[in-house]
Amino acid sequence: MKLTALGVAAVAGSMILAACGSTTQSTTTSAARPAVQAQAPAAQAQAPVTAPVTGGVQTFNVLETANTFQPAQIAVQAGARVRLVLRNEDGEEHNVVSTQFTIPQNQQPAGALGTVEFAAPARAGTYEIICAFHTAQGMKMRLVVQ
Ligand SMILES: [Cu+2]
Repeated sequence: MKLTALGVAAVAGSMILAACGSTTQSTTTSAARPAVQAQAPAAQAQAPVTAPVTGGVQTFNVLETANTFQPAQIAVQAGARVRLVLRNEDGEEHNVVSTQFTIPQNQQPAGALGTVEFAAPARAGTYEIICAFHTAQGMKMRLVVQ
């Protein structure tokens, strides 16, 4: 009788230990995964898109879609010649202007592909490019001058 009771207690004890061990492991694993997944998209959204200097020009393909610019953030070298190839996917006209530096007059009618070239500001910093028609809708792009 005593031996049997001890045996049961020993088995029960090892089951509790095993249960504790597996619970700890699965909790650690499931907690780590969402943290990694949450960080990846945020890092991608914040990184400005860059482009190589080809023939003295940095060229960016930009979509004008649903009153947004995509990418919404580009990085260029100070004073660089910058070319934007703008594809308007919307049913209304867009353009790119800045109140902080000079961009030649341009417009992209609905569904059109247009190109505009300008000199990036000589001073490093963050500048704003906007669509004059959709300022109220927040249609803007960040120009990071490095
Ligand atoms: Cu617009």
